[in-house]
Amino acid sequence: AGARSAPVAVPLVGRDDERMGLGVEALKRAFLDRLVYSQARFPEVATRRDCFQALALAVRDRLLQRWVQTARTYRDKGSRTVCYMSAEFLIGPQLGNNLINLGIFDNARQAMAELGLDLDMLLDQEEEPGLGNGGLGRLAACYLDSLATLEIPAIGYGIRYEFGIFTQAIRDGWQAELTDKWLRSGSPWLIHRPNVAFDIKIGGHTEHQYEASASRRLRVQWVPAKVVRGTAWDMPVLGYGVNTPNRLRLWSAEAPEEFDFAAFNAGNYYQAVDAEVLSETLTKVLYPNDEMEAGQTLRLEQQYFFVACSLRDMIRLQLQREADLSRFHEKFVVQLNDTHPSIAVAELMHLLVDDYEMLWDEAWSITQRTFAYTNHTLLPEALEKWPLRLFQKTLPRHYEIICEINERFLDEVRIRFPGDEAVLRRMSLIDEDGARYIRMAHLAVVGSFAVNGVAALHSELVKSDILKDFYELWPEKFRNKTNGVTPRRFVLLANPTMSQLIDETIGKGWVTDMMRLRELEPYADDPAFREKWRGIKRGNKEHLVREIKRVAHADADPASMFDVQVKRIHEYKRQHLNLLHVISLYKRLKDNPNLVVAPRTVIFGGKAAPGYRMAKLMIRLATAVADIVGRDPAMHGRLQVVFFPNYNVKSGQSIFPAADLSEQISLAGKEASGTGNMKFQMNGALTIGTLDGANVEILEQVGEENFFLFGMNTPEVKELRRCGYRPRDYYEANPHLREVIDLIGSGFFTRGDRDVFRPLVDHLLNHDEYMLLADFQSYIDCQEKVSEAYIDYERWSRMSILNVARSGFFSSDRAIKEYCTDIWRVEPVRIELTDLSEDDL
Ligand code: 475
Repeated sequence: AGARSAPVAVPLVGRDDERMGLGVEALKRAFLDRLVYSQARFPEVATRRDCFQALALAVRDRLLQRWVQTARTYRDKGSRTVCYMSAEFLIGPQLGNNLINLGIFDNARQAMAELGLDLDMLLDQEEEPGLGNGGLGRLAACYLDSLATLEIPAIGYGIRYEFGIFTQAIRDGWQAELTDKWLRSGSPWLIHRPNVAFDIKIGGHTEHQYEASASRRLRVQWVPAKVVRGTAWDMPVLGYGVNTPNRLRLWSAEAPEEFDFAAFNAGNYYQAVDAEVLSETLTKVLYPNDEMEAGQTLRLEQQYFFVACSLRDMIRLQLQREADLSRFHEKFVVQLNDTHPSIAVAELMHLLVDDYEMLWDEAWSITQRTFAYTNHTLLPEALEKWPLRLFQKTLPRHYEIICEINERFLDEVRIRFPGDEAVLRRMSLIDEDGARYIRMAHLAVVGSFAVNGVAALHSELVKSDILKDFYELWPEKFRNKTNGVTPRRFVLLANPTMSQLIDETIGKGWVTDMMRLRELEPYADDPAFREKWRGIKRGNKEHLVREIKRVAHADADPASMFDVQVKRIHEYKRQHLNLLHVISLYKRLKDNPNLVVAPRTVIFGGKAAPGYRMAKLMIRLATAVADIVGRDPAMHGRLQVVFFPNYNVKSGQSIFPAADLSEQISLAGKEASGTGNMKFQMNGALTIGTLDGANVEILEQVGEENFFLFGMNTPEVKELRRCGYRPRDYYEANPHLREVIDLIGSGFFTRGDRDVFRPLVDHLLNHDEYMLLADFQSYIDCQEKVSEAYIDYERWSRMSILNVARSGFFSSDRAIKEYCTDIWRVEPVRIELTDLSEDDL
């Protein structure tokens, strides 16, 4: 190489597209190259799948070019790094999002068109990586997008499940689960790093020995029952309009190929193969239980495995930069996404004390300054606890470490609350009442410097209810970080027509500065703007109508109000309360054909945990009601019900922009935050909701005149429970409610079969844990107000515009900025992109 010209830093904004490989011509060339050199196809015989792969790989090349720069910059600067540890990252399809964040969506569309290909068709080919259950996993993905967009050095650490969340099919009205083989034809976004590998011990026993030296230090040896090798798979996560792709590092399990391992199996080839197969099962499948703990050994092994790999990876990076680990907590901060990775607290102690021979107190000080913990749930049954024997068998050394942490911790509690035996029992890391358990939330709190809830109300309830004792001991640890969602995927990509109107009206800056949407407020009073706004919503509804036809084989009327509830199916979320309203409306329309109400299409979507019988019955009720209402000619143009199968990130992108009404109707005090509520608001849906989770803050932002509020608040719920809630009293006192419930019990929706819904009806009348009957009338009355408002379409449009204008607070950029200043104490690091054409690479 001759004289090298100085590298030219070219920010993504204001660049020369063709020279940067981002122009139409460059993209066409890159696509054709990838078709030939990666897919070994010529255009005439290429399948849709080949074309998708070729475009994805061409885009990936552009990400990797930036990635190399980013990695180099972070290394050179020794930047403090956020490690977001999560058992789930529900990232959704990547191609569209990457095109948006690279700023080349339109160029790519044109490039493909010039090659005779439709970009939407190509986008549709992508298999969604379903590496999460719902809200918690999707939040992690939104946060990666914002971290990169805000140029914060960050790594997401998780698990490369071979099977993601199951694909939901509806068979005879019931949910059926199909395996999700998302890696069937490989993922163009994952890069295998077989050389980034760690051997992780599991099971076995420990051996304690005093050193022969003068200090006679106690040494603990962990002799495992098996060893599993984890290798890294990386996915680049590019920020919007910047050169920062951060790293999502997912661990996959395989058998270690150590010679001694082979020797161990010498002469028994089949046993060796068995070991190989067993190792791989570790990361085979995502547990599909949202908000419920299954308590299976394999799940604990998954959690330990990915945490152990991740911490070893961080330590490796730290030892590349510094001589020892004494400043580990200054270079890394680890956010624990719920308790699923909280075994990291014990694992870091194990590594520092046993492997790096640090003294307990120093190791504990580093550990406590490394971790921060986010709680995502108020449901007692979702709080993770591991049966002590199972835990001890799987992680014998960590059991000892947790006992030691607990003893020292309880000494502190004793000093603070002298003589209070009850508080010791309540706060202990080990639940000793009856069957003994390890309480993972307590481990997380004790091992972290910060603990946060995910909405204002939830964070208060964390302090007053589930972690009350800990709040009294350490009030300074507790924070609120109200959730947010990324406007890149859920507005710009999902709703291009609305985005374009906003661009034309207030300029483009809103995408990274969502508070600027406030500038839309004056346009809420502009009839011409409202008219355009309605036209856009109509277009989005027509698009969803086509999707509904395709996947649910139903015809929906785009003139009707699209009343939508999409989220995991759970009793506390009360999809069956929504159905009680549908049946109520059905009954009233039957009794009075002249009733003036807005025509509605009520759309449900969501998966039930495979072992959650009541949730599956709720799906059956939705499909049964959909069926009967759909067959009734009297309902034509008035009421329709659709169950949209296999709700996931991709279908969400068609659903949110088409919604008129967003159903957020959980029992107050049960939904930690909700994030779907925010995605609906950003797309111009109005909310009908209770004072629960982030609904409280949505109401605060939009004003009560732009929100449909109903139901009890949290103190009222507590009071009713305290007084002894008797659902049957509501049933007996309210004739209309009685009619509705009796209709379900009568077999009307199941061809006369009275048995199908009996468990559901019995449960409502005798237990009704989530108090549907107490909130029923308030909900029905509120839905009437919704109907009146919808008919006044000028008023509705005004409210819709104001909802979008006031949605800026719910951008994940705001949430991440709060985490950065208040918890992580990290700063942005600008990545300058070296222009490769000027370089002699
Ligand atoms: C809350 N999932 C939402 C969202 O903060 C909130 C639990 C156990 C095992 C696997 N998955 C889970 C959750 O707990 C979960 O998704 N929680 C949700 O987190 C983000 O907005 O209110 O229910």
